[in-house]
Formats: sequence, structure tokens, C-alpha cells
Amino acid sequence: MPFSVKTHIVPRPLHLNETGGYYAGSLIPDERTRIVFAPPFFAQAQILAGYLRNSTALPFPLEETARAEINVIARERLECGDLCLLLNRQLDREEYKVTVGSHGAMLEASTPEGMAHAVHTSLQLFPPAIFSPSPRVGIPWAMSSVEIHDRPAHAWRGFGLDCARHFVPLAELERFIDLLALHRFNTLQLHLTDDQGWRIEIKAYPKLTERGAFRSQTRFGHKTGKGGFKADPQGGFYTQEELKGLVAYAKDRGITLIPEIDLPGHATAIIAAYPEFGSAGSRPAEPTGDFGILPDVLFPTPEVMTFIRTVLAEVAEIFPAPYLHIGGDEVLPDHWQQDPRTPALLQELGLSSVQRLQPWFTGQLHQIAGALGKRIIGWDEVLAPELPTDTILHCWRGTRAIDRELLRRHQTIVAPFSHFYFDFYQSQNIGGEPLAQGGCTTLRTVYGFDPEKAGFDGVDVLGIQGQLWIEYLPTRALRDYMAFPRICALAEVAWLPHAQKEWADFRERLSVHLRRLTILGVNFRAPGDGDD
Ligand code: TNX
Repeated sequence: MPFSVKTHIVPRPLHLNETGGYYAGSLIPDERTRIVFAPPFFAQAQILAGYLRNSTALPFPLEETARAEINVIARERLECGDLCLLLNRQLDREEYKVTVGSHGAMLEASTPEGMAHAVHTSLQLFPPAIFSPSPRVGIPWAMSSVEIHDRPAHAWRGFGLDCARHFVPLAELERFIDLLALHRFNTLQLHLTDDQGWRIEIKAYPKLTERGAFRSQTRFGHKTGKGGFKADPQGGFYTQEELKGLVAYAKDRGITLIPEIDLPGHATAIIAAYPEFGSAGSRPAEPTGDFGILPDVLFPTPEVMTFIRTVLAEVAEIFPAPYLHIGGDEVLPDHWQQDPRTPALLQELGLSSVQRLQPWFTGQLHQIAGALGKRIIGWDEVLAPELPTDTILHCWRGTRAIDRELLRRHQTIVAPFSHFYFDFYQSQNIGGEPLAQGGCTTLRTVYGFDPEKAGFDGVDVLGIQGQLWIEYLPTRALRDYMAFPRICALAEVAWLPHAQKEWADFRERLSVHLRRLTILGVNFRAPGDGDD
């Protein structure tokens, strides 16, 4: 028996017609089934073949077709029993179609990004075991017959991963990209620097990683609770070559990597490496193993501005995305206030108070990034009357904390902690849960997010983003547990128009989807009955 004739795709495609099912014309691949691809889609054909070969042990030879355009070869190819990845120039960048019948499967897109979505949706038309990394026997490898025509509601479907509080190994980043691609996200923001570690090689400033990437101790438990510090020598960083490889890996899967260099606060690791860049009061011996908001902040001397210009130029070389995320969150003015150089600096810059220093700083970052051909993204604390209007705001505190009039001047990424921070508990019943940041954001809370009700009506919303901060998540297993299945719900919030979401339908599809995640080795939290 086939596992099901119903499809269980997450996130749900916008238009899906279940035209048959296993007995009514599904595609049953065999030794002769080929993956035929139009030239732009070689990478996506390889990704598809990789999954299919691993689990089925069938050969799935790749064959490039010279006649790439859908209208020339579609029908003829479909009759061959092949899986065909074809160019359809009529579709938008992320729009795609999938048509499956007993005589073949046709995937259509106009760009590699669109084709990546077509591939990841198509894989979900097979039994969940298709995601097995090793051959499985006794599975009916049928692909459900469907007609899908799909496109996302939001242009920016992002996820922000903290790689600074702990070092996240490169292989885990690749796997995380695979999982985001499976859920048709298109953006991964890497939080590469913070008080606890600097994770990106910068050739002009080698001490950033020699000293700034390693620490000797880490807090256990919450600051407010019993806890304390334990000896915990750890750290690590990514070389520029590794990151360039990761950019290419993500691109083939339809995902753009956005680097975040958090400035001018969250700077303990920088100041540990280069003490002369700090303000009065900041002399950390190493990146901190503590969490929370720390007072270490850069002091904008000419040397520091040169440092920032050089760092951002190296970063911009690695990441081709048109954006640089410059952080800007949680900057305490205390050390600026205490620094004897501050009064002269304020006078020189014509600033009325130390409070105007961060807006001035953001303006400098805007200029530096602009000269590199990039737009800046900043956390919502950078919002100020003098903020250049092409700055993208990354709203994490919710619109109540923000001046709505000012917000309307900017393109915005919607990322409120109340719904999209996956370091929060996912159950009211925290007794059985691993230590988390606090708060509670259940699967249902994530799924129910409505941008209009959250105060983003009238705001130029670019899209949606979730975040995983990893202060309390030192292992991959814990990171999986907090990220999944909330990422599945987030994916659907980002992909479908709000009115098209249906909680009961999502939960039903999710039950099958969780079998896929199990086979992929994801340590997700099994959703409970009562608390989600
Ligand atoms: C706030 S969100 C932060 C992070 C923390 C997070 C913990 C933001 C811009 N700053 O540095 O990790 O809260 O939930």
C-alpha cells in the first residue's frame, strides 16, 4: 500500500490540485528514470538526484537538454517517464509549477531559486523515506500525481541564526541551509559577531579571530537564578574561503546569506582583541562567557572608523547579497558617557548629547556600506529621525516599542520576539523543557501571526524572519529542539497569505512532515496536545 494518496506539503503550496494519487497515475521511478534539466538548473538537478539516489538506490542519470524551453519539449518529455526541470520564462523569480502523472514529472521555473522550490516541493510528493540518507528497501517509491502552481506571499522569508554565543560548526550550517530550503525560505542571516565571540576571518585584523573567537568559561543557568560560570574552553571561526563556499551552497538551494556584524555595541570580543578600540571602562581580557546586555561599546576614533571600513569591505567581498546587517541593538551609552574623550567628540561632530552618537554612528555605517554598493539593515533601535530612509529596519521589539510614524519611512523585516524568537520556551509547562531564554512562544502562536494585527498595517513590509539565539543552546540537538517544528509554522506564515492558513490542516500535514524530519535526523520537539 502507498503511505497516503493525500499530499502533506509544508509549507502548503498556494494552488494544489491532487489529480489522482498512487493508483491513479502516480509516477513510479525505475532504473530508466532520468532527471532531464535545462542548463540553468544543473545545480538543482544535482540536489534532486542526491536525495533520490541516496534513499532509492536508483541511478537517476542526469541529462542536460539542449532544447531548454518548456513549450518546446514539455509534453514529449513527460511521456518518457522522466523528471524534467524546465525553463518557463513566464513565471516570476520564485514562482514555480510541478505537474506529475504516471508518464513523468515536470518542474517549471524561470530562475534557479524558483527551481529550488520546485525540487523541495517535489520531494515531499514521495513517501517520507525519500529523505533517508541511506538506501531503504520495501518502500513504494511513488510520486503523487498533482498539479501545483505556487508562489510566496512574502518576498523576504528569513531566518537569523546566532553563530556567536557558541560556535556552530560549518557542517551544521550546511545542514541548516538544507532544512531551510526544504521549507522554501530564501534568506539566512548569520549573526557572526557578539560579545561572546567573533566568528569571521578578517585578514587585516587577525586578532579578531586569534583572540576574539575563543573563551575559557561560560555561564550556566540564568543570570537571575542559581547558576554561575564553568570552565569551558571553546570557540571557533569560519575562514573566508569556507564562507564563500557556504554562500554558493546556499545559492544553489535558493537561499541568500546575509552577514551581520553587530556595531557599535555587543562588542566585547572586538575589544578583547583590540583593547584600544573600546570606550572608557572596557578592558575585557577575553570574549565573555556571560549573556545579556553588556556595556562594551566601540569609541569612534579615526582608527575605529578605519577598522569598520576595512572589516565591512572584507565582509562585502565574501557575501554578494545587496545588504549588510550592521546590528545596532542594545547599545548602552554608559561607557561613552564615562569616556573623557566624549565631550570633545560631541563638539567636533556637532551633536547635542551622547544619545545622538548612535544615530551618527549608523549614518557612518550607511555611508561606508553605500560606498561598497550595499544597503544596511539594522535592528529597530537604529530608528531615528536622521536615519537614511533606504535603511531596512529589522523589527524585533514589536511596534509598541517603536515610533510608527518613523517606521513607515522604511522597508521592514517583521521579526517580533513575541512570535518569532525560538530561544523562548514552546510550552507553558516549562518543567519538562530544557533551559530557555524565558517567555513562551508555542507552535500555535507562531502559526497564528497576523502582521495587520501586530501593528504593521501601513508599513512597507519586506517579509518575515525568525531568530534563533543560542546563549543556552550549546549543542546541535538543543538547537534542533528549539527550532523545529516552529520553523515549519514560520515557513507557512511566510509563504501563505494570512487568510489561507488553516491550523487544523497544518497540524495534519505536520504529522507526516515530522516523519520526514525524523528521517532527516532532526531532534524536533514533538508538539503536545494541550499547550500548542
Ligand atoms: C535580544 S534581538 C538580542 C539578542 C539576544 C536575544 C535573546 C536582538 C537584536 N538582541 O542579543 O540573544 O535578545 O532573546
